[in-house]
Amino acid sequence: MTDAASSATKHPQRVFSGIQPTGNLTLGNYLGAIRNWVPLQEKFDCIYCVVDLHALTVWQEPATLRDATRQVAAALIACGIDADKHILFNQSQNPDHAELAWYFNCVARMGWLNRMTQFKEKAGKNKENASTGLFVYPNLMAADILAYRGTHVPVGEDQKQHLELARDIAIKFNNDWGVEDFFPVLEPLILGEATRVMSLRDGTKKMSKSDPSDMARINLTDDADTIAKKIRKAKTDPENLPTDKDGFKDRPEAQNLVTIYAALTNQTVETALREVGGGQFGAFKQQLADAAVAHLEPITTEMNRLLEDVAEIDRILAKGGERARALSAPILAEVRETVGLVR
Ligand code: AQP
Repeated sequence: MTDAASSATKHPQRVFSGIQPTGNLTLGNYLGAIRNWVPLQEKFDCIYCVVDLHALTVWQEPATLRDATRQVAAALIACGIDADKHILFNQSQNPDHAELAWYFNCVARMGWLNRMTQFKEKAGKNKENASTGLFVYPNLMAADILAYRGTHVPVGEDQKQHLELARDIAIKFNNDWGVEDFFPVLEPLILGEATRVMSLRDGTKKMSKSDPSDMARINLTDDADTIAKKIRKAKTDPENLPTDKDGFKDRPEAQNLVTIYAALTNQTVETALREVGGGQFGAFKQQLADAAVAHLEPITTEMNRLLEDVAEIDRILAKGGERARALSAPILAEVRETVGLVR
């Protein structure tokens, strides 16, 4: 049994995952994360969070942040997150995340954070000008999960390194204060065929909501024509599609489009290649666009319907926040006691 599996058995199994309201959700967020969150509701108690405090690590226009928070909540409900049976809220409704993150700022080591590739990518060349919040982002992420003693965390491939850091924080906290198993050694769940969806303009770059080019991504809010246009214009190469996975060598765009197609049509990349391998990009792109529209259209329609009643979304988030606070409060009380704070 792995550390994570053995630790998870000592704590009730609980799923936690979050998503930033930093713009329109993309097909990457959907295939890499949200879509996998839905079936987990059958097996686990789940907490799903719109992580608005994380969004603030890069400056956000206040009204846009509020809109995006509601839009992400609506998207999650439209995708099948059940806010009655499980907990859906925005992070800032529960101040325990920020408090626990402070303790973790004192546990995590500079060397650990210095190794985080996402900070390097997001800070770019001007590292000195990045916010300190962006640097300690993984500590807040660890706090998000461990404030509830989350044991299972469904994420895309890009978040794997942050989750390994969260595990290191949990282990160090337990060791430093001699509290064996106080925090569980959480387990990343990287599920599905498309764990890392790439940009439509550059197959070596992750599809991202904050990519300056809207043509690089498919948004959950895009209509059918826009989706078809973006796929038609997606970067490809002059060859036909390969017939097996080895043929993807040095062809990141072909690999990305076939992987997206496989995920949208619920098959493996191998079986998708049996269907479309050897064909030309033109015909395949039409097939891919049809699959994307068929999949996303009902979600977009439901999302738009939900967004007509913003007060109801705010009510759902507030209720979720209340339930989240009730879960984390006793854990935070134990943390304060453990580290020696007087209350
Ligand atoms: N391209 C992707 N492929 C697969 N999974 C992805 N995720 C994000 N992009 C891809 C997964 O979506 C979840 C939520 O991500 P996030 O919003 O917290 O932040 P992120 O990973 O930084 O995503 P973005 O879209 O790139 O946001 P911005 O542009 O704001 O930085 C996570 O589980 C992530 O793995």
